[in-house]
Amino acid sequence: MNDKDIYKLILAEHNRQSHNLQMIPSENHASADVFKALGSILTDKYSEGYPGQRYYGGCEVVDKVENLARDRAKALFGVSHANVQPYSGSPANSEVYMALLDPGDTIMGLALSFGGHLTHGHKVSASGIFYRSVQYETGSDGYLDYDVIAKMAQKEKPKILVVGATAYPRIFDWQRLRVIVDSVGAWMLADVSHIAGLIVAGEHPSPVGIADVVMTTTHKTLRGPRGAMILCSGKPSTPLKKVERIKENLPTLIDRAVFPGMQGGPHNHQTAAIAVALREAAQPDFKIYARQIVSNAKKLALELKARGFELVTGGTDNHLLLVDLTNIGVSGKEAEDALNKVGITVNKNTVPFDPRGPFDPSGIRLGTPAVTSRGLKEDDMTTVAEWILQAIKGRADNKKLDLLSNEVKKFALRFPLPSDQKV
Ligand code: DSN
Repeated sequence: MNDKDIYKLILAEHNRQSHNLQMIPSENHASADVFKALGSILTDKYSEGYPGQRYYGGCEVVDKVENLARDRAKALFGVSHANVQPYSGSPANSEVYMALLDPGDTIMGLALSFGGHLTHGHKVSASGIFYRSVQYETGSDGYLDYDVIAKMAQKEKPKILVVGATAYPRIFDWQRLRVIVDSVGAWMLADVSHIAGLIVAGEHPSPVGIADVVMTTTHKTLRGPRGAMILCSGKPSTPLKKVERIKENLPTLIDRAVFPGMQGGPHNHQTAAIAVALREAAQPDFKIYARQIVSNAKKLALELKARGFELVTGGTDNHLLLVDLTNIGVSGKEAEDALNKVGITVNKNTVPFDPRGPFDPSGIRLGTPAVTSRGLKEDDMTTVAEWILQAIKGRADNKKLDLLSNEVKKFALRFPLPSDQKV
C-alpha cells in the first residue's frame, strides 16, 4: 500500500484487535471473503435504482450481485422481499419510518437508556425530531413488561411499534407484541440487528411472519460487512404508480423509501460482501457458531455472578450481558477504562433506571459474538471472568494491569482473527 500513514494505522488496528479480546456485543470479526468483496472493484460502480431498473448504464454485473444478495437474504430469513441497499441500521430505520409514516406520526420504541436505540425515537435523533416519539421502559427487573407496553399503546395510539434493542439480554415475545400492535392498528417493526445471526441459526425466535417489517444490520451476530437489510412480504415493486400504505404494498413502499427517498447509489462492494456473509450464515457450521455464542454468554454470566457481579435480569438468553456495577463500587467508565488497559474491549452502558448519566453510567455491556468467532469456548469464559474481576479490582494498580495485559495478549494470540486463519 502506497499510503504509509493509513497502512500503519490499519496495521495498528489489526494488532489491537488480535492482541485484545473484543467483547462489545455489536462487534464481530468478518471472514477473509467478506473483506475481499468489500475491497473489490465493485466500489467503483454507480447503480442508482434496482436490478433491471437503473439510472446508469453498465449495471449488468452489479444487477447480478444485488439479485444474489436479495435471493440469499430471502432464503435465509424466509421472506418474499429483501432490500439490501441500506447503508447501515440507522438509515434503514429512517427508511422504514419514511415508508410507513408521515412527519408528526407517533413512534413507540424502547428508551435508549433502557437498552433501546437512538433511532427508536430518542429525542435527539431524526426519529424523535421528525416524529412524535413515546418511549417505553423495562420493568425494575430489567425485563420488558408487556402489560405496561400494552397500556401505553392504548393511551398513545402509535402508528408504529418498534421492537428491538442494543442492550437487552432476553428473548422477545413477538406474538405478544403482535397482539398489542393489532389492538391499536399499528405497524410493527422488528429491529433484530443484534440477534439476526441467532435468529437464522434458530437460537432466538424469529419475528418473520409476525412483524410487518424486519430490519437488521449485517455486521453484528450475522458476521458480515457494515450494512443493513429491510425484509418484508407482499407484492413485488410496481412502476411509479402511487401505492397505498397497506401490507401487500410493503415491498414497494420500502424500496421507494430507500431509493430515491433516503439514499442515492447503492454501495455495490458492500452488497457483494453482504451476499458473501449470507452464504456463510446459511452453512451448517454457522448454527454451531450461533449456539456457541449463546453458550459462551451463559457461561460468562454464571462465572461473573460467582465473582459477585450483578447482571440485569440475572443472566442472558442471547449474546450479551448487561452488568450493573453499583454493588462493586465502580462506574461503567472506570470499568471500561480498566478493561481496556488489560485488553478486554467492552463498552460502558446505562442500566435500567440508571441514576448516573450516559457518559459515566452504572454498567458495562459485554458480548460473545467476536470472541466466539475466534474460537473461544465455555472454559475460556472462566478465565475471562477472572480477568474482568482482577482488572476492575486492580484498576488503580498499573503494574497489576500491565501483568494482566500480558496474560490477555498471550492468550488472545492463540486465537487468530478469522480473516487471518488459514482455510
Ligand atoms: N451502536 C450499535 C450497538 O453498539 O449496539 C447499535 O447501532
